[in-house]
Amino acid sequence: MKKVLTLCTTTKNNQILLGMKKRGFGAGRWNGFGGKLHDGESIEEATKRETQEECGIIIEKMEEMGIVDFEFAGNPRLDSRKRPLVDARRAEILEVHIFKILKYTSEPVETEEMKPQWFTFDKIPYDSMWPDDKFWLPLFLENKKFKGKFKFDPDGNKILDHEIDIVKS
Ligand code: 8OG
Repeated sequence: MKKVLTLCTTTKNNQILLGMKKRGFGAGRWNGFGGKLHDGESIEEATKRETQEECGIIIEKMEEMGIVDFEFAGNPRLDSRKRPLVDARRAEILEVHIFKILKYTSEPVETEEMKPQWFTFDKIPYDSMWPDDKFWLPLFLENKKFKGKFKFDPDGNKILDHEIDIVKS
């Protein structure tokens, strides 16, 4: 099963805006802003809504930079003889659309979900971010567009397999 999510952030003067996720999926990690689509919402609408909800900024212009698929290897459930059950191998894929905010109004503020902070490009806290970010964020910062796939262990701590390619559009 595939689930579509959005993710975005912005840069200014060699700094990137990240938010410390305070609750839910990815809590304790610095990340961009975004989340799942509501029923009937487009990817762009969800990106704008989530960003305003999470850090208060209102997106006026943005550009899609990449699409990355994340797969979490399933914890195989075992039968009474400790053999994996066939349907337990099913893994869920998250398709994350990554945008760069080019123009916005309002300044970032802390919300119940995120604590925003600017980081200079040479002090990006990769050790406290999703482990895949170090592979694609440098491309994002260089304005290169990309497409990628990451396979994680069931806890989302370790990358088991990955590919990332630069694309034209
Ligand atoms: O609605 P919720 O806050 O649970 O959405 C999860 C957010 O986390 C969404 O913006 C997409 C983003 N996200 C993943 N996986 C990864 C990842 O591996 N790296 C980064 N940087 N963000 C991710 O779901």
